[in-house]
Amino acid sequence: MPEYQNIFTQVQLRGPLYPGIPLPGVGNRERRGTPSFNTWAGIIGDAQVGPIYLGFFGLASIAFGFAAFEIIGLNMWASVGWSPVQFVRQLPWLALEPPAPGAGLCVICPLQQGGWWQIAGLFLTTSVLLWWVRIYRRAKALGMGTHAAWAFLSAIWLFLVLGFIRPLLMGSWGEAVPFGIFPHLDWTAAFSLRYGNLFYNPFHMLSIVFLYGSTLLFAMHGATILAVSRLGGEREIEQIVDRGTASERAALFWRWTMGFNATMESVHRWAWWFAVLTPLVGGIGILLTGTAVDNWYLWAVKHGVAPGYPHYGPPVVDPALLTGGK
Ligand code: 07D
Repeated sequence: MPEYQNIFTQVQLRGPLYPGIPLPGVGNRERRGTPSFNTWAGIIGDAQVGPIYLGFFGLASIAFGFAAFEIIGLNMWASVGWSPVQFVRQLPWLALEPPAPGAGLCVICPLQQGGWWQIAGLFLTTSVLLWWVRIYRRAKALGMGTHAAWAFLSAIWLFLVLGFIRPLLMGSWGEAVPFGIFPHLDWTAAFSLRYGNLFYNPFHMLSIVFLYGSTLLFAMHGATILAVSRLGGEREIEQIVDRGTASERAALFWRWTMGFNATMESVHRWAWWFAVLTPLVGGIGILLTGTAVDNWYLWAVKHGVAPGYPHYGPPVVDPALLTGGK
């Protein structure tokens, strides 16, 4: 056992290979693959790889995810006349678009006019939801809390708002996000411009606070644990109940530098909430856009968040209002 561990002197454990604790109702049937050690895996995490649990929900999720991926990829390939060269060259710009704005909420749109997008979206959503069930059930089977599942649900909420709930409320699938690398980025920029700059949306502001806050908390926590790892700091849970030098010093470090410290336990609540609140408030912000608020800049001026530009000409009218929102 080395005397000192930090980011540069990483330790790889090589204990006996371990198939996992025996659990009632979880036979070895579902645990696939003979475990082995891998040095590269050990550099970023646990050196033991496998066994993996293959249950019904996991397999079904992968199958639906793969089908969605295939539908998206084949549609993109078809869009360049099935040329393999052009497919690779143009891949970042290729898209599978939702139905056009005029198509409204067609239940089953023609395949070439958004139908494939609907099928891919349905399959991807099914895959994501099945993966959620897998996470929830694996946590239960291991006698754990279901914290990871609820945090994932927060991300799924934003995913569903963007691709399903908001388009439904707006009465058009055309409001949804296209599949594609640059196309979805273009959609994001266009969405922001269309609704008067998303920076003025207070829920986008909040979402950024939690997103940046998550990175700050993670940096603080990760750095603190590494800094006390030579005192056993990474054995966090033991340190909560059996306070030793590592926990003591980590707490004192922050109390000295900023007068307050999270505990070994509470810092994980901070991290969980910040991560969860990022997409949760983000989803609220997107849901309000176009449904309750048509122009976030004008909304901000109205509520004293942003100053209005001085009037040099006739009063500014939201161009979207002139075309009836189309
Ligand atoms: C996207 C949803 C959950 C995902 C799931 C995964 C798979 C993969 C793979 C088939 C992440 C499902 C998918 C399993 C399948 C295969 C291969 C979670 C997601 C379940 N913004 N902005 C945010 C910043 C601007 C805009 C959030 C910063 C501009 C829009 C976040 C800046 C414009 C939306 C954030 C900035 C604009 C957002 C996302 C700076 C134009 C959203 C939080 C510094 C570019 C989203 C309220 C998140 C949102 C969102 C950050 C600028 C537009 C905080 C830092 C002004 C339209 N922006 N943004 O967790 O919630 O995403 O907004 O400029 O919809 Mg923004």
